[in-house]
Amino acid sequence: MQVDAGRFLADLHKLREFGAAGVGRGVVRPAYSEADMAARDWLAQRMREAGLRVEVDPMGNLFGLADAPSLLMGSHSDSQPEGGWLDGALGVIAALEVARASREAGGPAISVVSFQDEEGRFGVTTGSAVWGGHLAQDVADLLCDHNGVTLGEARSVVPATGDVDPVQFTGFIEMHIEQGPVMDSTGEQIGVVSDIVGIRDMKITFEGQQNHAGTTPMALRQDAFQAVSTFNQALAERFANVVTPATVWTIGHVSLHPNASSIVPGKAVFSMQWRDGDADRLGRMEQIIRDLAQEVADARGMRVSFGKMLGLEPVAMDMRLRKALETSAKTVAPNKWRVMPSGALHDATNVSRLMPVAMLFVPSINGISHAFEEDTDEADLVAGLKVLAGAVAAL
Ligand code: HGY
Ligand code: MN
Ligand code: MN
Ligand code: MN
Repeated sequence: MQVDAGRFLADLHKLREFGAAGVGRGVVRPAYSEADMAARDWLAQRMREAGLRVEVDPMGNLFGLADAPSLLMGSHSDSQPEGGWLDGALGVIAALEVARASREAGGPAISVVSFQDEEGRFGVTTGSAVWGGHLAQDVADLLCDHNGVTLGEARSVVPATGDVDPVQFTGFIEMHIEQGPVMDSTGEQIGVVSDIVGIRDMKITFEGQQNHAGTTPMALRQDAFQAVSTFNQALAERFANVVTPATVWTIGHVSLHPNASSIVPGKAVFSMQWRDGDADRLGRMEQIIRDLAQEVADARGMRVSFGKMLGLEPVAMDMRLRKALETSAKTVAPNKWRVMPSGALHDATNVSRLMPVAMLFVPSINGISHAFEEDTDEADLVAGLKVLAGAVAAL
């Protein structure tokens, strides 16, 4: 099978035009936005031109289907509120090119997918979580974004054609950028993923008393922002004996009410997310988070409440698919590949409930992702495409 690097790169750049924004090659293409839906229309057209049958499921997951049984490949084409051009898009376009090339060469049947809301506007990888049976549609529909829009409302724009039965697929391979600094610092070109971390994510709310910022003495305030700040500071100390250097946690979104310079904020809602490869550790961290938040609230005479906790367990990649990627990497990038875990989440986690899965990484320049500056050398993008094609041909 002969992949066409020029056609692959041209499609990748074309996809970036939907929601192109910011510096460098940034995109703003959150799930179900106009840019996202227009990108999916274009992708569906490219799938048809590649001889694939297009189906869109009720969540908006977009499939380009080959005759069954087939190997499924792809990723997601939605972006973070400020995202890069490769996160997700690379895996979708690489899959499209391999499916096309395989068809032209009379090779194995390859289907392509772009999952919806991988970036978690409404939770954690919600499109593949629903398709994979991890999250029920009626539960998912009640999830809210940071503006109070529900997933059920947002997905009313989906031109659904029907459900896609996973039994037709023999396995799933997802290509992605590393999104971290490891390969950029070693000069390697290919990462074959061993496993994907687990995650927990929930909203926490502190409620105190909204008041005048000039007249309320410091000692008498029930300031919701001060509570968040104290909580954040103390958390690192409480975690010290539990976490490893690979454990991460993030408060990435804070909403203060009423968010005005001269008002002591009465309410703060913030996102608390933590990730680790060990499910037990994630559980111990949850207990610390809940206990500490309660302590902070009690000390100030405030209230704390916890939203629905979302999560995914750590998963290992399928050995047979992984070995096929390793063998192909040895040929395409001798001595410039490694086996590595993924600290980012991927749709592959949800798909692993349904079939064997494997993943392939290419480097991220300066290790930057979830930012407009995200990029990868063209030579590395093409090396990844070739490793993917080689593995598929061998399978
Ligand atoms: O947040 C993540 O790890 C992924 O990019 N959704
Ligand atoms: Mn991604
Ligand atoms: Mn991402
Ligand atoms: Mn006044």
